Amino acid sequence: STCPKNWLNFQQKCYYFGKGSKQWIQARFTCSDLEGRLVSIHSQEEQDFLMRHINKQDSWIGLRDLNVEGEFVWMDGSPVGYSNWNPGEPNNAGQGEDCVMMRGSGQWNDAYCRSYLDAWVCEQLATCEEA
Ligand code: 2F8
Ligand code: CA
Repeated sequence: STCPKNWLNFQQKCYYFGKGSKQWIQARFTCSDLEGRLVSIHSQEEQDFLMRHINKQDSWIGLRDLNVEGEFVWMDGSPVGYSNWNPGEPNNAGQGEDCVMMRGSGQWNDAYCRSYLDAWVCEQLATCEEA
């Protein structure tokens, strides 16, 4: 498979590791501008790949429970199968936490969507090699 410049390939997808202070919604728009979307994670292998590349930065991922509290939905439209929550999460702490981030450790936490994180991860489908 092939990916655009500055994107990394893993299995059938390409990944962009974004840097700089952003809220979840800003990270979402940035991924969209790059013709991708915030990452959806479906396996331990994919999780391990991401962990190897986030440089221990807390990073926004494409998961949220905006519409129904506790019902998390991935940005690719799929329900949650694989998960890697930090123990005790999701806890919808404080003023309500509807957006999910991967901690530098790799474990997931629901967080306030308007928190500014320094990193996020976009994905897009890889294109096939030309024959
Ligand atoms: O202990 C886990 C808890 O830590 C923080 O709250 C004290 C997180 N909040 C923010 O990062 C804003 C919670 O999301 C997290 O559950
Ligand atoms: Ca939380």
